[in-house]
Amino acid sequence: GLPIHNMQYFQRAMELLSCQGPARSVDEAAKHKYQFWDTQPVPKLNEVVTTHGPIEADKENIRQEPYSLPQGFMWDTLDLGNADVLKELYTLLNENYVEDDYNMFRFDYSPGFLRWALRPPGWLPQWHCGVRVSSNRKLVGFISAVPADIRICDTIKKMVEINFLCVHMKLRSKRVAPVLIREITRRVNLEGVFQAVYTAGVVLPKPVSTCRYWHRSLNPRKLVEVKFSHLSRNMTLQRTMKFYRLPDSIRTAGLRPMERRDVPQVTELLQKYLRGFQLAPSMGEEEVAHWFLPQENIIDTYVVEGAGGVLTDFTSFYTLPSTVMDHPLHRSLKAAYSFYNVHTKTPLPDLMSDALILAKVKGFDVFNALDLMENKVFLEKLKFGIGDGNMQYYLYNWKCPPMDPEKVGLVLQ
Ligand code: MYA
Repeated sequence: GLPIHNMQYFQRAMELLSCQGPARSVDEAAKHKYQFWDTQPVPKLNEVVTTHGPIEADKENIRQEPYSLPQGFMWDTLDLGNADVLKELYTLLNENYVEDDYNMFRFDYSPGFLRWALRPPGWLPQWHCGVRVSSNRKLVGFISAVPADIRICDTIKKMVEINFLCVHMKLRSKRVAPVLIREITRRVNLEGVFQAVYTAGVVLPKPVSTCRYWHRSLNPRKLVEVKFSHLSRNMTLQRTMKFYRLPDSIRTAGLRPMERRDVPQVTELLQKYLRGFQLAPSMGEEEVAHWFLPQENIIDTYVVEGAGGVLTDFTSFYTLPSTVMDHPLHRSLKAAYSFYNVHTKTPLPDLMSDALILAKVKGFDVFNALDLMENKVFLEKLKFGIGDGNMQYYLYNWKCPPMDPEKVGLVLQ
């Protein structure tokens, strides 16, 4: 109810007034002293970057011992092939991971999703880095790295993608996050990798691009009930539902779920398409198979098959529900997130219109997309509304001038 949320607005207001907590805007960030980030190979926030390349040279000697945790905590490599351990990670994130600005929703990554996101080709166990309470082994912290070949402008680099940094609520503001970041850096350096890419809602030194989420209502009644959205002026619920109504079936001839035999053609389509962007992954067939073959309630990919079995387009979205905090009726918001969409024949808005229809039929409440790649050509047209809060893109130990969202061709989970 309202009193609780008023408290939360108050809490946020106090944070802002006292300059606590990570910054959410560039203005706020300008006043912040980055005790940790100022020691790292990243550009300063006020730095004007015009060159391309590493900030520091690859290290010759890498520290052999793990960094020290506060007394009473220990490192533990998580074996996500063990269902009990996977469930522990699921629970840590379900209870402590990313929330919206008003603490009404929290990401609810499913165990199967976490396995998909954290075990792509080339994954390493030591890059699933957990922190436990020594006495009772409770999992209270996590950070992960997965390998990826990333092209940044004209350079393809072996990098890692860093994700799922999480510290238990009861352990916040005790500088555990910097220890996790230093430790994953060490473990990645030990494998001869010195660059990383990551995204965050907060402003840190220094974003390479700033993207924004847009949201397309599929189930407006529920979105209003959980206060994800509100009725705009002069709009009744009935009119709102009519406004967002979608056809019952898809329009594009030849659109069907991706199958294993499609991997070579999808790889080719993706490789060609991603050449048009300045920050993008470079994926081989093995990676395309991993990231795109449909897995129920994890990843959906649909291809357009034309004459002679030639694939001309594909669209993909992943499943990431959010827990609705303190609501008497609704526990969960089912959200689809646009992943990679490649078009050579079907106009992108038509392809995405079908993605919306498919998501609606599958019971999603909302379809989310960032304003990157060519997404701006369909967002307004297909009735997406702009979200609050940004998605900042970062590179670790790589300088490159900032780029507009249209130039970003990378989507992380
Ligand atoms: S983004 C998702 C991050 N997770 C969440 O938002 C979940 C909910 N929040 C939490 O669990 C905690 O609040 C976290 C901070 C763990 C985020 N990225 O320990 P502290 C800086 C980087 O006292 P806590 C994702 O997963 C902050 O500015 N740094 O704070 C990508 C301050 O530094 P400075 C962050 O609140 C992660 C310091 O931490 C973030 O208890 C990419 C304070 O530490 C953030 N999201 O814990 C990580 N938030 O003093 C970087 C705060 O300088 C990877 N901070 O201001 C870098 C590449 C590494 C590999 C390199 C290989 C070559």
